Amino acid sequence: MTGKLSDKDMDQLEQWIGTGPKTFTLIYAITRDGCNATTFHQKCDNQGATVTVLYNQQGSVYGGYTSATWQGSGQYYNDANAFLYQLHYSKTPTPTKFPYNGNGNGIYKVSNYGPTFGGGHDLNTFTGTVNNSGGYFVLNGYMGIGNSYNAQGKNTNQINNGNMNVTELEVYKVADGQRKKKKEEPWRKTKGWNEKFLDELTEDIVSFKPLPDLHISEARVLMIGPVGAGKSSFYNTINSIFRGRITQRACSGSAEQSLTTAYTPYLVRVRSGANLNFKLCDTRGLEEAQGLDVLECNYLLEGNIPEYYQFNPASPISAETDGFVDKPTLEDKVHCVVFVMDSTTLEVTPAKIIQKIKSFQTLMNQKGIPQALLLTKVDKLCKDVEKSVSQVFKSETVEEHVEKASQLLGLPRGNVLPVKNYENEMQLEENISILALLSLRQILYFAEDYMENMMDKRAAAQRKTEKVNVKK
Ligand SMILES: Nc1nc2c(ncn2[C@@H]2O[C@H](COP(=O)(O)OP(=O)(O)OP(=O)(O)O)[C@@H](O)[C@H]2O)c(=O)[nH]1
Ligand SMILES: [Mg+2]
Repeated sequence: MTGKLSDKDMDQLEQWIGTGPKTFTLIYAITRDGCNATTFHQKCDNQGATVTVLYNQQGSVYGGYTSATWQGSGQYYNDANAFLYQLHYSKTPTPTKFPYNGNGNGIYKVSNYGPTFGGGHDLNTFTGTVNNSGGYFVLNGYMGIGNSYNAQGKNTNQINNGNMNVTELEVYKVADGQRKKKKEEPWRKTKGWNEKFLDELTEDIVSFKPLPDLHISEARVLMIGPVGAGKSSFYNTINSIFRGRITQRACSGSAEQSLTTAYTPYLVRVRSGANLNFKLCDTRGLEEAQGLDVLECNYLLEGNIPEYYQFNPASPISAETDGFVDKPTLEDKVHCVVFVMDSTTLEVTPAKIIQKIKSFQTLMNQKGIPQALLLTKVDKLCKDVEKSVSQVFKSETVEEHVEKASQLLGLPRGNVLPVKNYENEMQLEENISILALLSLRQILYFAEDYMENMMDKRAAAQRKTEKVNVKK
């Protein structure tokens, strides 16, 4: 368990201690271990230097540091390095060090006492046991700063808001060493999270066109994934961005069985009314016991399955099915497959579903069809991302999930695209749109690569026929 102390606060404490880089290991927390002097001594005695941190309901953070070890020996200890401090007052950073005056009463080592500093005492956190009063602790200690520590002109009220109620009290063991700093560099670089970049992505997607020589009006992108992964929501997200308002053309939600029951090719219309040159094809969600099988997947890839076909798990499609496209054209074929998976349930995806996806992948690999993996709901993975989607490529949790997903489906990491769909929003948000378009642009690039390969194959086949004709 990591504590509540922020990296910045650790930097500040490290600077006050003043003897080089320090690591902070949480050894006692009242919310986890209980607020009890015996437990405090069990956890913290003979651990060397420690810092005690109190957090109150008003958002003030304060406490004390000692380089001496805690014990229940029943004595004061003259620790020349000890100090009390304030980091925040009512949610505002107010870093202040209250130095020790060396009067011999630095810390008070008594078995029935929680962390206690100074004679008098400057800070007595608690004695005996304090119970949780529904979300916070009314500590039975007090603050009488000014005896052994210099209050720097502040009174108690200006440190602890005049009360000893805390939501948490933590003790960290402090040792020499370099802390693992939170990564500042993103693990995947983007141009920037601003309107200019959003415009650039929008333009790239609007100007996307299948290669003219192929005579195809739209690239066909097929979305496949477990029930509730966010396939329909992804289409809604993209459509919303181009319409300039939240749209819900594809029905989304949560149900035991797939909400989407038909093979639905969605076009994206811009405000002027023109269509963009790709189709996002929505399918029925994959289920363990039923749903798309390899044969049906093959029909989908080849373009045999008619648009708006109602999937019927009880009777899989065959060449006799109504509307079966016997002679699909290049336009009917799938040019890029997008697997859609929920990042929050990635690790518990049933083995049967993975097997199914893998068998589909074998088919796709044989046909050379490119595959991407959309990892949805990244907002639920990480608090920072939930606050702002622009943090997605800085989040270690998201990075780990991308790594796992790439291993699960044997796809390069670059083909795994994290997204947060519009689901609860009433209006568009720049960062959500940027992330979704970034993924879509990549998907369209994959489709373009496939079309270029198709052109080359065609040209090679044509040269072969010409040679045969010349021989004749
Ligand atoms: N928080 C969050 N919720 C999401 C996201 N994407 C989808 N959802 C929610 O997940 C649920 C399922 O989404 P759908 O788009 O219906 O999923 P689907 O893959 O089309 O599911 P089926 O059609 O039933 O197979 C909905 O309640 C969405 O609101 C996301 O990125 N973040
Ligand atoms: Mg759906």
